[in-house]
Amino acid sequence: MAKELSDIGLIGLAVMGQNLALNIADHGFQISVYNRTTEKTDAFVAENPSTPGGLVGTKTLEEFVASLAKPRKAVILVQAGRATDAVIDGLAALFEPGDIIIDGGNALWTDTIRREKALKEKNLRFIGSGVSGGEEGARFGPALMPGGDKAAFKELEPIWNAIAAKVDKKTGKPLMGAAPGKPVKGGVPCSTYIGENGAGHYVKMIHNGIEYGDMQMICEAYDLMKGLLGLSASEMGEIFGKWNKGSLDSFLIEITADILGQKDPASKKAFVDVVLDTAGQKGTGKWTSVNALDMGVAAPTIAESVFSRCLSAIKEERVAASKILKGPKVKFKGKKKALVQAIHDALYCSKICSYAQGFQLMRTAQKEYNWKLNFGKIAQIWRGGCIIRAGFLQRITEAFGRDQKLANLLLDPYFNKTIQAAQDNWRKVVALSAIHGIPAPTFSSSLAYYDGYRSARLPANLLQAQRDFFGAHTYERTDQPRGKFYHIDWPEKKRPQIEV
Ligand code: 2AM
Repeated sequence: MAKELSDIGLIGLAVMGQNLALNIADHGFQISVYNRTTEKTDAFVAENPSTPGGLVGTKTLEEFVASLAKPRKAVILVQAGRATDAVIDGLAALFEPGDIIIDGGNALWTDTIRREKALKEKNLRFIGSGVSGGEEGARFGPALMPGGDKAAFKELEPIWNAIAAKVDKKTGKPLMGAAPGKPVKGGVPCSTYIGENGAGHYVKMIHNGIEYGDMQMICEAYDLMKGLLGLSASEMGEIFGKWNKGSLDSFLIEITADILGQKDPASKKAFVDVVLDTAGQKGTGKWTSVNALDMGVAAPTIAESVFSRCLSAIKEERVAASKILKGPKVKFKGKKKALVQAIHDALYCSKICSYAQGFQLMRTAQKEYNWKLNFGKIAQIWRGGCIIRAGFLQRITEAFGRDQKLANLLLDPYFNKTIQAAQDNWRKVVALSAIHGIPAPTFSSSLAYYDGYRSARLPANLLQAQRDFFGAHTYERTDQPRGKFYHIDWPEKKRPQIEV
């Protein structure tokens, strides 16, 4: 029996919206749905006649709003940017004080801050929630990163906890339902209140930046195995399959093994070999990198993974350049097994650096925006549902459990020990990539980050001297307390001589 009013509503019935709506309905909540193009709503409701909670199709925004129980809760899943603003404006005109708007799209966190503030002035409550895990995640259990009005989230929490992916309380391993769409019994939901205003979308952006890094690192491992050892796609698929059973165990390694084992139905060649080497991007990796530059936080691994996609995109230019610019002509003569292990270790160490950078960004942002982020909990909700889910994240939760104020993941005893044991191999791989002319930007920039971070002294003494020379920017002295600034009079003859 349908209830008179729905528990929640959802606007935007593209794939993510449809899947999230079905996930909500699977968990027994009645959900009203609305889409700008009514045919999509009608088709969606007709295709899904019997869900445990029930779908209520609505043809106008007025009908949608009237169908919701108070305080009304409406999830928006439309394109980030102008479309989101348009839908929010439409809802705000019809909603009453205390009603709740939830943006589940990939909004820029500063937009979420702006929207929350504007809606608060109208006594409407706003939640910006990161939803990670792609279409599968939305349908069967995403990782959810809600931020915004805390009291409003309390109203939403039962639904968010129900639909989120679940992990085992002790091991942190993702839990599966008896069948797709069958709710998981027990487990910790991969959803937690992240913080005020834009905190949820900020953390989702960092998740995506880290995802960019993970994907690029895997590609470098693949490229090095291919370039140095000449392994076939299926041989590499087996190696990734083995890696997935060890410390690198993760969704992205698992799908890489599957992809490398896949044949192209048309040509019967290895599928990966018929895919053009140009990668697209939607912007969250770029946002992460721009934010790193804005805040003055080093996140070179994440930025390199964005630049790698940029370089990949100029295919024709690269093909032309490949005929002109020559690299080294050397052949790798070492042992296969040892090199595969070294590449594994390089990948693991680089991954630690990349996550260290992501957490550094969140640490700085929380000061800037006055959030109180729980890093251990954030790592835990990334254990299930989302694209970067990995056994590794449990190590991060444990690290922040040991020390909530950990300045950098690299300083945690587990990660420190791991890098100590693996760094010789990491260095070997970065050196081999340089000698053989195979680009490994995330492996090598992670190593430079590690070596830079662990350096008590960097060559910035010379840099600051240069700044003092040409711009009188002053310098601090090694033999004086910090915060005292000096300048010396540089010889006139080295200054630019302007003839009048
Ligand atoms: P549509 O089916 O009518 O195009 C992803 O594009 C989703 O966002 C779709 O459900 C799409 O609706 C919706 N969408 C895009 N722009 C919109 C807008 N300005 N107002 C409302 N919905 C919009």
